[in-house]
Amino acid sequence: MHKSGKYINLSAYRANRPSWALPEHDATPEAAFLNRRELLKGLGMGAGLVAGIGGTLFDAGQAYAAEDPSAGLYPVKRNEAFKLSRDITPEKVNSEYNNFYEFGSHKQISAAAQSLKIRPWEIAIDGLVEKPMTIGIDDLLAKMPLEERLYRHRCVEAWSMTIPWSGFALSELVKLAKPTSGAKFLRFETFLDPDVATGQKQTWYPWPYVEAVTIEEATNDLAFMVTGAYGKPLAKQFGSPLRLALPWKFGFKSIKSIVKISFTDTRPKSFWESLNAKEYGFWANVNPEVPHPRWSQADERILHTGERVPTLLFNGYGEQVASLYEGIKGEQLFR
Ligand SMILES: Nc1nc2c(c(=O)[nH]1)N[C@H]1C(S)=C(S)[C@@H](COP(=O)(O)O)O[C@H]1N2
Ligand SMILES: [Mo]
Repeated sequence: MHKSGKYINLSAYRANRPSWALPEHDATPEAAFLNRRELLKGLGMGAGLVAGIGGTLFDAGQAYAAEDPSAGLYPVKRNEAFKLSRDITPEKVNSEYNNFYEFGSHKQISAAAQSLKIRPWEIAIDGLVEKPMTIGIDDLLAKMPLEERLYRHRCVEAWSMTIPWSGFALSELVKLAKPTSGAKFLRFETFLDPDVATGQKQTWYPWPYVEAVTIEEATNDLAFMVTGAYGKPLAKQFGSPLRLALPWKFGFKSIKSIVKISFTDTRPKSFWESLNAKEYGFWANVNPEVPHPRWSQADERILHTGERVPTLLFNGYGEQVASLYEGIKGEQLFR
């Protein structure tokens, strides 16, 4: 076959350019995704079973169970203040379509992510706080008021999902940390372990993954620390045992598998901002009218139906968060 404009040799292209340089329709050809599901069906494996490392099989949706001591905490009570006007993305679809570059710069990382060891798991809370601490995830879970919230998630690549997250308000963690008056930002850091997360051997990425928000954003009601999904502990591919969910921002702000939260007076630079500040800024609030430099953000593909729907300002959460940005001038708030 010819290399037409459309069917460029994608693997060669990829080898030279990390996939963040590609819009979603190039980075993750839908046809390949669907064909793979058909293939699994043909093999009699069912959609949830994928081949793991060493050829073992596991069910992506059940992957938490074996070693996660927090299983008894779930399901937690749903907070009805957080509702959706869309169907929840089926767990199996969600569990097999993830962005987690530590395990590969494509969507089918769920098998590879099972090599992440999630106990013991310690989280350092440091910087401008009254008493810096290191706390184990199970001690943190015991201190926090867990609840379930139905959230939208809008990836910068123009696909979206909806998910029942379990966890606690980030504001509760801020209370626990007791920041001093100089603290203006929270900086989050993902684990660093290239032997386990082989994506971290790709040295052109500025590992570890880092994200940041302002204190005002962190204490907004919507900012949520996620510890579970679908009424169970968080499966590893979702960023177990602790990830962030900021549903009014593009998905890359919702950092996974957090090991450190630092309070600081200077604005941290995120992973994506370090790679390409023009395309992935600090604020990254969803806005259908502000295109990504290389593609439109006007609409989005719903993950499980393939339907395209208009994207909403602040991903539909403007009522809760628009006031956070009213006084900010001269900044790119929507990229
Ligand atoms: N550490 C880390 N966190 C991350 C990412 C990542 O690659 N590494 N990808 C981000 C992006 S781009 C998105 S869209 C979401 C995807 O979350 P999901 O796989 O649970 O849908 O995680 C975000 N958090
Ligand atoms: Mo994303």
